[in-house]
Amino acid sequence: MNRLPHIWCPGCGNGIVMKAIAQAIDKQGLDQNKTVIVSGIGCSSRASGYMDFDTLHTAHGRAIPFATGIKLANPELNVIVITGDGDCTAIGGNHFIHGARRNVDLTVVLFNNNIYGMTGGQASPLTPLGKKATTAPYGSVDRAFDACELAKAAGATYVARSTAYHVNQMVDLIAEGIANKGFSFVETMTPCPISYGRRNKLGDAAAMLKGMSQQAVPLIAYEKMSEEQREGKIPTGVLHKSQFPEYCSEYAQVICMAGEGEV
Ligand SMILES: Cc1ncc(C[n+]2csc(CCOP(=O)(O)OP(=O)(O)O)c2C)c(N)n1
Ligand code: SF4
Repeated sequence: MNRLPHIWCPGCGNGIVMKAIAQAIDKQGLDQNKTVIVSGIGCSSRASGYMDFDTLHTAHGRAIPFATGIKLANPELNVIVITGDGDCTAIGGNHFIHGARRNVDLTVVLFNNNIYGMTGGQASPLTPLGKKATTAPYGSVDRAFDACELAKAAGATYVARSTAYHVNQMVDLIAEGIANKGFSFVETMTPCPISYGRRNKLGDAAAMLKGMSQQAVPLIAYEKMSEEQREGKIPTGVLHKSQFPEYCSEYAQVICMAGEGEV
């Protein structure tokens, strides 16, 4: 880590997720000189600037295409993407689904604080129905995406979810995502007590973390619950795994064929 002190508000969960990524990198024994962190724009995306790797702090919503370019140019690199819920599923939503569709070997860690934090609390596609935002002062009437279901439907080959309360699980899930050769998506629920919690009367950061501990249910238990019991709960752990050829490997074959003059 360098460039501290950071910009985050007291009680913000972003530091917890950033540390979990660093621990997952360590757990997988990745070479620091062959690991690149790419982020978009937002409070969460500032994390790349605090991590002692080659890092790119790109444009809002564009971390995945930048990361795809890096991975295609040098497939030996481990490329990890840091993105917020607005960054990933609003302005960057198209890049997100197409990155997953192509199964590019990236590990995308979504810092989901349910709001646009950096710009003061506008609703994002992951703001739950009925929750307040500056752009939804009476409560949002838009249905929220389930980002994990979206990743799975778009073709991601590894999908998982954890929360800032469940740090050890989060480290393990990100590490497993790094090990997957393909598009890995890990949604991390993280408290934003300032732009989201305060407006929705969710209490301080500790109360928000406690809320997450009560919301999260391991997938196996979640699947056994009735629709009624699922109300207000979110499934966590590994949610999906599948096999599909990785994009850069497929692309390398195309380059080979083109070099040999095959059509
Ligand atoms: C092209 C563009 N549009 C809008 C903005 C303004 N902007 C900066 S951060 C942000 C939202 C960030 O929200 P999110 O991605 O959820 O991240 P968080 O700050 O909550 O971590 C917006 C709209 C921008 N920087 N660039
Ligand atoms: S506004 Fe929210 S997400 Fe941004 S630094 Fe503050 S607490 Fe964290």
